[in-house]
Amino acid sequence: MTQHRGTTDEKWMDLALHLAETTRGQTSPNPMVGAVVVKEGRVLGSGAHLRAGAPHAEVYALDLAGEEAQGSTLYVTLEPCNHRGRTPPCTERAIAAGVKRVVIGTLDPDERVSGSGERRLQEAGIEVEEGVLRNRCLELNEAYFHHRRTGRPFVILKSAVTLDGKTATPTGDSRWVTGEAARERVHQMRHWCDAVMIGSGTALRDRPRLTVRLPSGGRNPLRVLLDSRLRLPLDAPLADVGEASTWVFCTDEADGEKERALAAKGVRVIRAGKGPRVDLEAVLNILGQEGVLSVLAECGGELNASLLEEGLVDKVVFFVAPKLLGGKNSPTAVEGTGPDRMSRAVELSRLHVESVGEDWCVTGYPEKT
Ligand code: AOF
Ligand code: ZN
Repeated sequence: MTQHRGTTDEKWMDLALHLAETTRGQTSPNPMVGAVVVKEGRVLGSGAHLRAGAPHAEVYALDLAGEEAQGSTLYVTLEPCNHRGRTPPCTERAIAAGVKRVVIGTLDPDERVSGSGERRLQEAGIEVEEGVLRNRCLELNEAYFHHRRTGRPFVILKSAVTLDGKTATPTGDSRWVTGEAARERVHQMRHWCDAVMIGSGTALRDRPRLTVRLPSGGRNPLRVLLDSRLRLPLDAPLADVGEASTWVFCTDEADGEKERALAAKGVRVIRAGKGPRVDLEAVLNILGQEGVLSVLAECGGELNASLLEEGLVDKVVFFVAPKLLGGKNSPTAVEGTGPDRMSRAVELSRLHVESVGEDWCVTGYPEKT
């Protein structure tokens, strides 16, 4: 039985995507990339980009294929680079190996690449096909693409709520809204993201560590605290940078003495905002300049409302527990004043709902107006 070429291409691209996916959380500020070398239906090599500074995915796949790469098809989730960065260009490597055809998931928006990799391959007489499983390739690196496009990190607003939308009791007890599986997923998300962000209210009330505690281990993200007046106590877990770095954003009005005390403990204090509150957009611009691709916002309702109102949320991940809490003074996930009309609600698209232990995980993308 002959198989349609498109279907075969999708099959190998799917494998390349899976390889890339296994590196989530370890390649930043580089994208996750997977590559597979195939000839006459046989896999000759495969690989993924493991960390910034390490060889690119194509190099591992082509190394494994060796001489056999001559006349093969190279599947790669992202356009091969055509520049000499920390590693030599992948285009030249594919040309030298005698690859006959290159199937690309999506183009690389990095200004050093952006179509030049595809052109270089074509000039060398290689048949190039672009856009196989494009949407999955875009979603895989949604943070990387967003950062390259806007200069700001991709902001994921995460919350854990009861079915009636509460995040804690009126006395502030929030341990725990969701079950163990959902909480473990949050730790997984911290490992995936470059930074985790909270406000001073949460820092003072919960005294969180914001580290990754997974049975299998994981990488601690940068801890970002929005603390206009530098209220963070010097003995707070976030002020202890032994396990992970902490950057505190405050306004121009914050106390210089406190800034020096925090700095002496290794906390980086950054002033962003002239008024009474930290300028959220300025914070994200600074993080973007520092190479932070993704931020997991684990904030309280007020900060969540501000982030949403300012259109700074790129993705929403809500864990919903099958519990009813009640209480008009129980805090909710999004506070602020809210809009006057239902028609002004933030609508989510590309909704995804899945069970995580006894809870649900609801994911969506806010439609930006
Ligand atoms: C590829 N294959 O596996 C990856 C690519 O500092 P460098 O040399 O690692 O270059 C990083 C840039 O290379 C990164 O911004 C992105 O444009 C591209 N990443 N390209 O052909 C890969 N990881
Ligand atoms: Zn490359």
